[in-house]
Amino acid sequence: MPYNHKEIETKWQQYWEQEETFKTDAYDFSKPKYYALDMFPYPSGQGLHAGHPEGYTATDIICRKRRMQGYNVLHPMGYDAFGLPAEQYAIQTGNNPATFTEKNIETFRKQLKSFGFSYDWSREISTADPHFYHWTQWIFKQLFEEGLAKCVDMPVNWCEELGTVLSNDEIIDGKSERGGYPVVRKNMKQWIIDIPSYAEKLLDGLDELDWPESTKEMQRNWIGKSVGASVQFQVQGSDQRFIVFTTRCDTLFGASYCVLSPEHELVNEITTEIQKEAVKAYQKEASLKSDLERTELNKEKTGVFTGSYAINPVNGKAIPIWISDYVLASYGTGAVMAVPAHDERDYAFAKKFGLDILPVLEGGNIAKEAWVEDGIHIHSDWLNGLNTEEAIEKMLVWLEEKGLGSKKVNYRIREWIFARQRYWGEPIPVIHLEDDRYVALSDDQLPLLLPILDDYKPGKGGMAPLAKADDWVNVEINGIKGQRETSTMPGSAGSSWYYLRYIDPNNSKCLADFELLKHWMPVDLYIGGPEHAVGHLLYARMWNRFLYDKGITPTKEPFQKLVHQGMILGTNGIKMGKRFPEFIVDPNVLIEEYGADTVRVYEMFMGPLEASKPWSDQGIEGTFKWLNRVYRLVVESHKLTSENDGSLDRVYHATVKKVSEDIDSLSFNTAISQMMIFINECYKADHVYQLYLENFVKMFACFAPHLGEELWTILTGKQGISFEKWPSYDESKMVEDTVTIVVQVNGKLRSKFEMAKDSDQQVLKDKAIESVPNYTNGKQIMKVIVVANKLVNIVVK
Ligand code: ANZ
Repeated sequence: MPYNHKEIETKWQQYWEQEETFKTDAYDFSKPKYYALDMFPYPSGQGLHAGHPEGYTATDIICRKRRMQGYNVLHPMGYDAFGLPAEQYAIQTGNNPATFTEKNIETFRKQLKSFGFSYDWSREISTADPHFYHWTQWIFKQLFEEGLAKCVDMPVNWCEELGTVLSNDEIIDGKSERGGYPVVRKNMKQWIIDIPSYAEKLLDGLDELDWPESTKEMQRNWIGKSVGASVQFQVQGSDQRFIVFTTRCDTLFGASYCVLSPEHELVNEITTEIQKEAVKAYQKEASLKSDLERTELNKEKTGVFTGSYAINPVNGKAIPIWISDYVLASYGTGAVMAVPAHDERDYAFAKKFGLDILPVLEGGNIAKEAWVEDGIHIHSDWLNGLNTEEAIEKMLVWLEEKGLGSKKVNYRIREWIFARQRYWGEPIPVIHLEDDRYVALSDDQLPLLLPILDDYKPGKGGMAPLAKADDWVNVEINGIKGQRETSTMPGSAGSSWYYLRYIDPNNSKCLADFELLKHWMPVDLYIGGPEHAVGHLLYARMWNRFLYDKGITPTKEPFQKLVHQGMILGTNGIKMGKRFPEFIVDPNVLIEEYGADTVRVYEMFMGPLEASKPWSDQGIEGTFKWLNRVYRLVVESHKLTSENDGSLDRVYHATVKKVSEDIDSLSFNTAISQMMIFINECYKADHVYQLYLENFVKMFACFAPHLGEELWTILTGKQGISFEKWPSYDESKMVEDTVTIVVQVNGKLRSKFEMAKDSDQQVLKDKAIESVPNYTNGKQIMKVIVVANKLVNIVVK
């Protein structure tokens, strides 16, 4: 008969709830703190998926161990509740997204509780709760007042199907990440957050973090720091000038034409009459493409001549000015000097349109391809003979002297578009006055509540649903008429600071008490999927850094250690959908059949936390059997003894050591293997020392908390294992085989000790002499006789 997991799990879940076992006193500063955070779920209509319990079990195991080690642990949970799917659902079914979301949250809460995670449920937050978004709006207001959040006219990624603007990280191959709808470029008034002005700080902060190197690298690439120069070009026969950004100002003698992005402000002014029509047509075509499509290296180059020429500042040569979509309006200055001999894209373009290719570096075969490596400069007048580094230096000095250019640092990261023309998000707490000023609401007007509408559909051409709520939109301040901002914040707003709120979730005076933040920040361990490597993790770092600069948070970085859990694959090794596939059913069904403890242990046993792992039905069955084996050892054991016969010493100490270390390094699968070895040894032994089994159960309870509690009560008669002391181990007890060495002094038995079998003779002699100080003090040792693995006889005089 397998153990009754249903009864046991319900019983202990109720016990934890009644006893408020995992409620944290955040003001208890007497113990060291440990803050473990899970990426909170988006409460979709589908409930938890396979990836959730994996990461959540991992943090839970660490938290349970830390409590036993004497830490004050903060382990909260909440919901990232605003976002498009709830709204799409509301539109399709005529329901209210708030009610729908509330219902989903209930399902999630129930599922999470059924896993026995040791969350402090009194700290639960939802980003869609006005008590929470009050402070999201307040932070936005601070950004607005610092000039870091502003409303500007700019080209944006527009998705007609979703009726909203999307940020770059929400677009994959020119389509919306959610739904896969086409995305086009369009000019619109937009709220943006100036994340580029934080680029340097965001780069700097990465170095100190204990994060996967690949994630740091993705953030560095996304920020895309590039050191180069700005160079001024004059348009021939006019006083118009434009500036290019180049990382290779040393190649200026090889610049044989310039290219402006089709959107560049100068294009219309400098285009000659004959070229007008072709240029216009080309501009229209380019506006329909995404940046990604435009900059693809291998794509066929296209472009149009403007009819005008620029003067190359180093040699006074007139070179043609073209427009092409491979030059992006949003990067650098939206204009480049083209050096086809040494840049692949320029080379392809020059070949296609028959433009000059002038080599200025030694090396390569220019007839065949661009030479992009370093080289000695040629055909470059006063740069001849120099290498790239020297030539850049010299050119920069020359440009600065002539007032034609200077050193320039560029970042690839773009402004964070911070508005969606959708309903289900935080209202932006700003009023646009008749006199064209934007003003933020005063603090006592926050939170600005999201009004309830009859119709959540976006209007045509980007009109936000809130624009329909006339009474709400039209306001008057000191006699000046104005309109509320009708777009709402993006999904990533609330998740950019939620980790701060958990520390002080009910504070009504500020986002969180500074003293508390000082004690609890940064998050010690953050676990979540690798898909958030740039989006969420970059936005959260920026908000935290901004709040740090304002003196509102105490640490520069929010997440000290970050780990991504791997993907759980289908039984066939193929990536599962966002949801458990039919053949694995959902977590409810698994818990019903095997219990939460088995699901937890199995997900941790599948393989390294960060690896992708295929699901196996036999695997979970095997885990269930093992849990039953542990259970039987405790309940049916007639071999439990209160005296230690020593037979389990070695495996016991080795197990405590390995499990302790493996939990800290998140190697849960190998910790479980070691616990299995221990249980096997217990079955083989004639006697099992009760204390060893009790300490085993403490470790086991981190993985399988319900059964752990049950076994603890059976073994000790006590209730509640969560704050018992974590076991310690003794390295010396872990030596392979030990023998008892008898020590004689002048033939008389004087002491005994345990030693590893076949120990070194000298070590044995020394240890024997040390063990009998009373018989050797003040005497002269004449001789020491060793009988291997048995006896040491010390002859004294
Ligand atoms: C001349 C040159 C010669 C360049 C050469 C490269 C090699 P990163 O490193 O990514 O910053 N560039 C500048 N602005 C651009 C824009 N808006 N759209 C597309 N390309 C642009 O790249 C900087 C280089 O990319 C710049 O240096 C410029 O081409 C191009 F042998 O200038 B280079």
